[in-house]
Amino acid sequence: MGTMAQITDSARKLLRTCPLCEAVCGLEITLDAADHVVSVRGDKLDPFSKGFLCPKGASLGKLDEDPERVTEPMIRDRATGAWRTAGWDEAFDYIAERFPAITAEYGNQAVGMYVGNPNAHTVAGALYLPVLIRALGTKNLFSASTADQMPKQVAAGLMFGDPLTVPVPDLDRTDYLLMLGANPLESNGSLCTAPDFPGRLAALRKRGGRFVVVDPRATRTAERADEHLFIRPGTDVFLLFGLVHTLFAENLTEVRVAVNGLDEVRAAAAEFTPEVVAAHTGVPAETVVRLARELAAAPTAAVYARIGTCTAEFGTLTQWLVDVLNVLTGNLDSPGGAMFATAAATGIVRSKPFRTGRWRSRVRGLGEAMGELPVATLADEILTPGEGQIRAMVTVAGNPALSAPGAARLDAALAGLDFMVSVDRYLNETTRHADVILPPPRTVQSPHYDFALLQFAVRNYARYSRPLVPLGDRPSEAAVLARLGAALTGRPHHGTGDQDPVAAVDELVIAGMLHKAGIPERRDELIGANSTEQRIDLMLRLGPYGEWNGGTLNLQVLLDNPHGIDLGPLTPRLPGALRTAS
Ligand SMILES: Nc1nc2c(c(=O)[nH]1)N[C@H]1C(S)=C(S)[C@@H](COP(=O)(O)OP(=O)(O)OC[C@H]3O[C@@H](n4cnc5c(=O)[nH]c(N)nc54)[C@H](O)[C@@H]3O)O[C@H]1N2
Ligand SMILES: Nc1nc2c(c(=O)[nH]1)N[C@H]1C(S)=C(S)[C@@H](COP(=O)(O)OP(=O)(O)OC[C@H]3O[C@@H](n4cnc5c(=O)[nH]c(N)nc54)[C@H](O)[C@@H]3O)O[C@H]1N2
Ligand code: SF4
Ligand SMILES: [Mo]
Repeated sequence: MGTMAQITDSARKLLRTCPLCEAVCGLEITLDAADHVVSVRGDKLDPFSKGFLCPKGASLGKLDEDPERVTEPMIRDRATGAWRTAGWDEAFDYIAERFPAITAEYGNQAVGMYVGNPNAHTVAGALYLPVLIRALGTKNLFSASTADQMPKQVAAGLMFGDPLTVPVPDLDRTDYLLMLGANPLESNGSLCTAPDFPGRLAALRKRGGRFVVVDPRATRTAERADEHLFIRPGTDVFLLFGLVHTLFAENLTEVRVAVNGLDEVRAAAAEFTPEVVAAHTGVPAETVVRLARELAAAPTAAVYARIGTCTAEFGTLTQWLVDVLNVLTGNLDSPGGAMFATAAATGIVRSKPFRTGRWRSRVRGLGEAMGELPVATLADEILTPGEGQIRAMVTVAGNPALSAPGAARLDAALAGLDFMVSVDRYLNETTRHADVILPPPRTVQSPHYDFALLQFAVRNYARYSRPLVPLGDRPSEAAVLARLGAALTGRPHHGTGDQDPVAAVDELVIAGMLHKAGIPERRDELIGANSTEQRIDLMLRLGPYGEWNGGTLNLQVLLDNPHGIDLGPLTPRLPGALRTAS
């Protein structure tokens, strides 16, 4: 046939960050002449991931062109339930004819929005979704966060003033790691961006460090640890309070950062003696005491807890106690301890200290956090009649009919909506209830920059990947979100010619950022192939390493270094990073 020869002749190797988990591995992707992914390898020259690749990343090509993906807009006939494909203009027209009528009649609160996990991994999710959310103006916003890490963000928000100021274990330098409720051998790590997490754990032990896992199950991660402590599910809060108690009782505290409230913490921990803790957790009292002594004695130590301790009763208190321990042992913001990354791209710098409960859910009165209500109550808001009842939904990259607590009830609730739009690449448990599905393009047609995850990296690092394959005549996910925002709110949504909806969004944001930085005249200096890249350029220039901030970084530097650039080990950031009222 000769196709093999053709493939080899015209095959090209391109570089891109893997979007499939939080580890941000660099990939070397081989594409054939027809732009199909032929192979995926770890990028050995990526200074952070150094060639690491997991089976999920290796399958990116298969996923990218999975024949079951939705590749064109789809519209569902409400009478028959039958799906048909539609053109882009037709799909947006269909939305614009029906959706604004619902908000006109019932108000903005009649719209519910659910945004899922992949938004943390796409440029569209980071830069264009917030604009869509603001355009809808509903307080009924839900996401995967409240089924995952929100307790950590609330604890960080209350402790440090900003819910994105989350410390991560300084994995490569610590002498002692206490890990609770995480299984990075399977998950590849979460709220701790560390490509080749398994290798970094092995290196910790090799350099003489100690690694202790607390988990009710015997996991692959626990197998690799020096010690595995079984714990009764949901009782980590007692164990951590017991450690705090012991540190105070044995005079082992060594606080090296400026903090308020130490006496209150000591008082709160008073009743959690090792014996009380043992009765609740199943961890023997002498083990609790020994752990506290080990943590205090280690030259450096980090306590790290993840989803098994978040999705639990007292999850927020537990997450707070994790960093209380890092403070009490002198390890917060200190090399080898729990540190804050310095991400290269500056986003919104919060000016006001973090608060929760600025509004409450209509049915159960549950408090807002980071502008979101708990997804556990989404079904209540759809099913309970009354003023403010959700009648229409927009989902972007989420599958709550499967992922949310009480998913079966939510599944049934979604079936009763007046209208639903989903931006998603699959017809699945959730999107089957939509009236319109708008698919993003292929992964290799999308740019990549990790705005969210690099804030939680164990080393400072930046990498930008341009789309590997041109879009052709289909819209980028950014364009889908920008046009959707217009169609949902009854604005012009065709976006042809100089009405490019993405550029319109970007110009507003860029102007705002330049104005805030006091340099409105520098718009023309931004580089990039389009307004999205110019926006990234601006975020880099204004960021902590940025050319307009005393440094050298801009988009060109990242384009010139497609394997990514190492920005060094984590450095102390307190008290500068604090946004607390005091
Ligand atoms: N039982 C149980 N429930 C859980 C968990 C659990 O372990 N067990 N884990 C919880 C956790 S940690 C999380 S984060 C949540 C996740 O909850 P969700 O985010 O709701 O669920 P996912 O399955 O990640 O949904 C991802 C959706 O995005 C679509 N998608 C993939 N890539 C893209 C893209 O580039 N663009 C767009 N527009 N769509 C895309 C997929 O087709 C899919 O529909 O689930 C939570 N729920
Ligand atoms: N292959 C693959 N990788 C993924 C994902 C995926 O769907 N597939 N999802 C990604 C996402 S969205 C996330 S958030 C991360 C999550 O990544 P991790 O936070 O590492 O979570 P898990 O791997 O679910 O491990 C959680 C551990 O907590 C334990 N656990 C349960 N209850 C308790 C408890 O009460 N106390 C303690 N101490 N432990 C408990 C469980 O036994 C489990 O071993 O994984 C990411 N990586
Ligand atoms: S560990 Fe995560 S980022 Fe790395 S290759 Fe696997 S899925 Fe991709
Ligand atoms: Mo998650």
